[in-house]
Amino acid sequence: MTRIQRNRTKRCHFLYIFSWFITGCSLITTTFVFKRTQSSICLSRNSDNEIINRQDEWKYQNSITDEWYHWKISYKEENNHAEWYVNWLNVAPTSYLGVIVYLTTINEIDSLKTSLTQLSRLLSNNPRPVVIFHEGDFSSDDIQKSLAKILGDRTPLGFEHIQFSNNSNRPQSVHRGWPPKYFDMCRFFTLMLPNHPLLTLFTYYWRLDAHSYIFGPKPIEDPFEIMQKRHIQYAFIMANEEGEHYATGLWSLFHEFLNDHCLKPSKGFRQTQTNWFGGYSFAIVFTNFAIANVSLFRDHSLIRTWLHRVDLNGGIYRYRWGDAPIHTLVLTQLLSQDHIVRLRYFGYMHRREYICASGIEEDLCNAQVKPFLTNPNIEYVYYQDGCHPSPQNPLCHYYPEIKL
Ligand SMILES: Nc1nc2c(ncn2[C@@H]2O[C@H](COP(=O)(O)OP(=O)(O)OP(=O)(O)O)[C@@H](O)[C@H]2O)c(=O)[nH]1
Ligand SMILES: *[C@@H]1O[C@H](CO)[C@@H](O)[C@H](O)[C@H]1NC(C)=O
Ligand SMILES: *[C@@H]1O[C@H](CO)[C@@H](O)[C@H](O)[C@H]1NC(C)=O
Ligand SMILES: [Mg+2]
Repeated sequence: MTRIQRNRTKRCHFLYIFSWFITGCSLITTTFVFKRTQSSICLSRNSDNEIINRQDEWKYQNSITDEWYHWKISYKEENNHAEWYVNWLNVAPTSYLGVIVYLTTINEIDSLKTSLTQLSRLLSNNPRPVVIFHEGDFSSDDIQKSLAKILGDRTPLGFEHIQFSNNSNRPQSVHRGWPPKYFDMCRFFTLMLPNHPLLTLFTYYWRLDAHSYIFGPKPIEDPFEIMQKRHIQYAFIMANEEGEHYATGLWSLFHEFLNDHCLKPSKGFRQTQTNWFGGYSFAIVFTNFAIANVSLFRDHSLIRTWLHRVDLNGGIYRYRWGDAPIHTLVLTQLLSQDHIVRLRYFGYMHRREYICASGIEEDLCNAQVKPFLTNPNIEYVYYQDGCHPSPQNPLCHYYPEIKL
């Protein structure tokens, strides 16, 4: 009797465990299938359908014919191959690998002269064409010739006259005290510049501000060639932190963009744009110095979709979203770690902030930068490692660095 009972108990145990096993297996399978279906439900929107072939209010003028054109910011390939002729001063470019671009006003002509002087010194081994975008205040021959002279015979110099629109139905800014054209400047660097026809002539563009100086004791290696050789898509020098009040709504817009395209936050994005609590780190590339593959912001379909989405949102005007956070979010998300670099092999100064080449002691650095610390009323700031508020800025050391 007892024996039989024991057998029965054994069988019961076995059935008991077996049924749990089956339940467990089916639970796992269901979850798996559910997850699979869920991810296949996420149908990515076709990026290009979102972009309307927009004719913008903004205009540009051709420097040879004086003819004005409406800016085209559509994706249609044919726009990218339109011929564009430039009235080059000094000499025509012999290479179209890269162009150095400024947007500025005549108020900044003194710093612009210093900036050009530094280019002519440091790029003397390999002069590159320079183009100044302006709103008409650099049209006079005298001004153009004086700047051409600073760069010297071997450096091509062009001027591109542009016009922002006076569109009165653009969003009102929530920030008082900013000149309305500051927002136009942000829009220019966010999406208009790469869609200007001059840029179709070149592979890379290098943006500088009128108050951006590169410096160091001797001529430097050509950054465009470095980028080409190493297949780099984007290069920067300094990292900074955006003010929270200048990014209102940008973080959530970016997450909507990710969801709509079935994208998960990438490693680069998680490591540099996300803080410990999963929120926005506000870390930005300091875009007053940036070298980029021209095509990136014009032809890469997801990047283009993001930029158009930002533009249609109106946040550039409403909240003063800058090109820095707008570009940083999408670059860290979509480019791999080895396609972005930080250039550390020469000194750079932007307005009050400066950094020297890697490995230069602070004393020597101060000696190198001294000629540019000309305003006794300004408190100049040495950015240790080029990063603000500290080298702990998550963008500071994430990307490979090109050192002395
Ligand atoms: N044509 C034109 N250029 C402008 C205007 N506003 C700014 N710029 C230029 O655009 C570049 C960037 O502007 P900045 O005022 O330096 O903007 P920022 O670098 O974000 O601000 P800072 O940190 O103060 O330098 C500079 O070369 C300016 O000369 C404008 O209204 N018209
Ligand atoms: C904006 O207004 C100025 C001055 O009123 C005018 O000269 C310019 O042509 C206008 N720009 C556009 C794009 O309509
Ligand atoms: C520039 O970017 C485009 C778009 O992402 C890419 O197709 C092209 O190969 C890049 N060019 C260079 C020189 O890296
Ligand atoms: Mg600036």
